Amino acid sequence: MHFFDGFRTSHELQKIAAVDGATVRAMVDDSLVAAHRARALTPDRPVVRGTAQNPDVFFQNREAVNGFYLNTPAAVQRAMDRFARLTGRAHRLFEYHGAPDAERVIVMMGSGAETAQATVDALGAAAKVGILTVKLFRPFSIADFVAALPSTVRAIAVLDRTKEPGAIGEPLYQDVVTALAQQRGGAFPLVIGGRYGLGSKEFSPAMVKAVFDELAKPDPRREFTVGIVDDVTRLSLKVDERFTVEPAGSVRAVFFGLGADGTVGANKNSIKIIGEETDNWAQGYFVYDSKKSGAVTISHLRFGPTPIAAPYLVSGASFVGCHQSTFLERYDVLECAEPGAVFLLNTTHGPDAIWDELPFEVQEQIVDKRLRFYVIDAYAVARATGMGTRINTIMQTCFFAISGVLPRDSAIAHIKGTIEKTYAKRGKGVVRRNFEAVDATLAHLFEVVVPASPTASRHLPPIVPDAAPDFVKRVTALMLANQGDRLPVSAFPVDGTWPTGTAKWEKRNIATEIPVWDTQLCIQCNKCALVCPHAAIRVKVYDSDCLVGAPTTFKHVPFKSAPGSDPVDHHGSNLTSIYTVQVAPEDCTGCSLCVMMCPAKDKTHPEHRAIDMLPQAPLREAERDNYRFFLDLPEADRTRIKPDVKSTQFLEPLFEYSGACAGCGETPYIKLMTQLFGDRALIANATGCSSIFGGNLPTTPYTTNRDGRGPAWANSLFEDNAEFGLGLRLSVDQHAARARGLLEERASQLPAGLVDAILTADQSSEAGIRTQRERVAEVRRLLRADTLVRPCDELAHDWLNYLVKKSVWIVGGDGWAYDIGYGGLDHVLASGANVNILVLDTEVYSNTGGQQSKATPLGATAKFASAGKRAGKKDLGLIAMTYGNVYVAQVAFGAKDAQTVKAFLEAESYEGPSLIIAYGHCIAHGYDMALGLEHQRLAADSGYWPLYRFDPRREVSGEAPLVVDSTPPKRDVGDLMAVESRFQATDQHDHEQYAALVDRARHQITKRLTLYRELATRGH
Ligand SMILES: Cc1ncc(C[n+]2csc(CCOP(=O)(O)OP(=O)(O)O)c2C)c(N)n1
Ligand code: SF4
Ligand code: SF4
Repeated sequence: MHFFDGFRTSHELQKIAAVDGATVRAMVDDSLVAAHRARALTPDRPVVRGTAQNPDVFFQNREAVNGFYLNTPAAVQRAMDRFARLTGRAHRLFEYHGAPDAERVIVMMGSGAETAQATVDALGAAAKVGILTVKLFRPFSIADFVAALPSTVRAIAVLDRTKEPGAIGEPLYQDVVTALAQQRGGAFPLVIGGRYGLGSKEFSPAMVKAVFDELAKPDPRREFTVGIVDDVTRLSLKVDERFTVEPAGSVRAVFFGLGADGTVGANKNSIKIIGEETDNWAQGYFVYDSKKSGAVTISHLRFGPTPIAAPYLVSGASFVGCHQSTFLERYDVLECAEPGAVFLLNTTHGPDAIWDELPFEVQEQIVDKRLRFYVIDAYAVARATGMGTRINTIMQTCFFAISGVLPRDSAIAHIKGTIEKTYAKRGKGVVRRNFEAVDATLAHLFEVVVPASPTASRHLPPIVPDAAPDFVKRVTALMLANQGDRLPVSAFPVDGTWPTGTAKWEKRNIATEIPVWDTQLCIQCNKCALVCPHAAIRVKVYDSDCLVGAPTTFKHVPFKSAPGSDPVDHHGSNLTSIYTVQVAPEDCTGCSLCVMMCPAKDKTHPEHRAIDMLPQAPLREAERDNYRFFLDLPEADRTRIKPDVKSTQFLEPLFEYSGACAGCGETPYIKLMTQLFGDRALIANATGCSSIFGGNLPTTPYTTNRDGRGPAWANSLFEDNAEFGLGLRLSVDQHAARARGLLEERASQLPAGLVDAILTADQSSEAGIRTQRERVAEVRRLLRADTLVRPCDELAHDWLNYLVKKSVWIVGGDGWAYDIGYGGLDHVLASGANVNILVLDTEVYSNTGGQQSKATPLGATAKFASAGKRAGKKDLGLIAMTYGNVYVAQVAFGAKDAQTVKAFLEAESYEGPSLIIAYGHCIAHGYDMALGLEHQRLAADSGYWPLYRFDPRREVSGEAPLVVDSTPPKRDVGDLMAVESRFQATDQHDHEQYAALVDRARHQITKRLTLYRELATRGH
């Protein structure tokens, strides 16, 4: 195991020859275990550990342990020898493999050595090459290392899977050079060092061959990289991608699936079937993109009669399965297919129609590679057999039926066996439907007659439109097309900064249904826009003359507004205000939260609302044009927006189309924050879902307004985010102070009153901020016009921006705020600094699969709380209130959106620390995400999630700082627990315990609400 191996090693599935328990037991020396235990810390034999040591003794004490390090290599070799006697599997501290008279040798460790070994074998003895694998890195045994090297070696390449910038070589390289210098004497071989595989980058036999080729040159590079194209420092080796060592007779398959469509699960299943039920060896590796909705998964499977030592992706696939036909337009699906391979496509088009539907480039590959092409309409089979949209077993059956990896009947019997095992718990009906799907599959699987040449006139569309910025076309587009590996070093920013506003160029088209607006039924409440997690439904009010040139299908109605509340300024013209609700058809995820929120129902057909979900495909093109037109309409005048739900939704969101799960409960808060303050916001984001949907490449959802302003965002660490955000605040304050100083220095050169106005500006409103921006622009203009300004004063122009108020946000999940980052969060609250902390509370560590945090409620099952959590949720808000000078609010936008908006505005306006704890419904809660808002309501109505605002400013006027915004419980918390599977799992585990936990939860709620009420009446 190599400590830099990482993801590939921990996530690869392999058939292994397991060591039995008795052998493992025989390897353990009981006397050593007893000796270890005897050294335990116990009051029966008390000792002190961890003493503070002073300069007189520390050094000697460190040297006292040397003997252990000296003895370790021999001890490890003895253990390896014992293991060899017990199992017949021999290991050495340094294992050499290859020609005994090798002249060129690679030294490396970890899984990459398997790849090198297979390459050495393929190159053959005549090549005089070998690989020396380091099995014990520390303590490094020089003698064993030198002894393992063939004496004929002339040139050595040491490969390190790490980068130590500034060092004269990577760690293993340095060890090898030192070891040779110390032991070899005489003819010292040439030693070069290279980096490979950083961040799970592929390491293939072709790359190993490139290293050997470099060693064969008369003057090889001392330092190199392999696996990338470095066109900057030109360290990279040229790799011949065609070189392969895949053994003949093995099956190599690649499957493209949609995240959560069951493709990966079915493939794991196939590996199990083949690995366990046949003599074949099997390997699987799964590549995921990090979108949480609409993600693509690529499964790489190998099966064969010999053990598979190939820890790299399949490139010459004998089988390619594409489970979503839209992938053909986004990815080069057939690039990995070898000539003569089988290609299976899930498509609604039959064998006679499909050819004409394919773009030219796909047809060309099918023809050129002489692929055998099969189609199935898996969704039709799934529907007909009652499987809904689950196509995984259907596609798996196709794979077995046409790949020939197992006899067809035997494969089907095995698939059915697995179905029985997997689904028996869910009832006979589920098993029967799966069986029916398997049986129906073969009748719907067709081979396509492939013409002799491509016939299509339609070509693949560009990944991003021509209108996209240069960087997006050059860099982002390749990453979107799964071709990021091809990007050369020169394509990348050197300082870690990436442009914002790139998500808008990635039209994912993942919704099968999108909302459609009924202009007549709509009451113009704008609630749909508020709740949309993806900023994919928007509202605008604009002058009637803007409608010139509108597409014919563009919908609009006169704006209904109370007198004086129209956000459009007509300046005395006779124009009217027009209102539109518009969906972004290609960015919508189809979550239907907007529809669920819509209060305007048709009285005669209550199932019909002012927005309904309808199939996307027929609407896509028209709505795409409509959305484009909509985006070009003027944005609302920020200074005229009132602080209520309806008005704030006319503000442009500067967080759009994130890859969060469809219907995510975290993103609407972030979107709202960017609508209100995004053009002057700095965001420190803890690691978690919000950093993944917020800052995960290839595209980023934070964006800019027409002036080029928008949130500046950075992620430091999971554990230091609050401190990181405090740092942002301090630096903004420093800059602002410096700017004020510069301005005062220049006061005599500037118009009287302007400096004063800037320094004393009231920026508590949008109007105030706009005026300040105008003043700053004026100063800048005057300074620029001043010919006496020294060039270095140009800097002043940037400093001046800090005279406009900035809004610092510290954002993260409950795992960060309640647990890992809590110390820092507490420190920042206590600092009194003017920061806004937004805790997106999903009550678990959502991003890593739902581990419990201290925010997990009593009775909920989560990872590490598998029988239901026994401790209550920590009351973070109450803790923060005890400081007295912290603004604290607990909100749930689905329960009371007006309170949420109010809390954001109050928190931001408070000149001190603010903490907003925001309820986020999440896939981890185990219910249909379309019902997220209903669950939020239930949480507030049952007292489970009380809504409140604690504003220290109220104390000044003699009021209690705490206001409880939710009504006394109207529902029982048991009702909530009964409809969320996180609680139901606890019930299933132990009904009696669960009932007791529900009682405790009721009791805790009563206690908490009583305390809040008291605080709200009596004051702090
Ligand atoms: C110190 C550290 N520990 C663990 C992780 C792995 N990690 C990344 S995100 C995450 C969970 C975040 O959970 P939470 O803060 O609740 O945010 P959510 O994903 O729910 O929005 C963990 C454990 C890490 N990045 N750093
Ligand atoms: S369906 Fe979901 S993603 Fe689409 S517009 Fe409505 S809320 Fe937004
Ligand atoms: S918070 Fe939950 S719903 Fe939102 S992106 Fe994370 S896992 Fe998905």
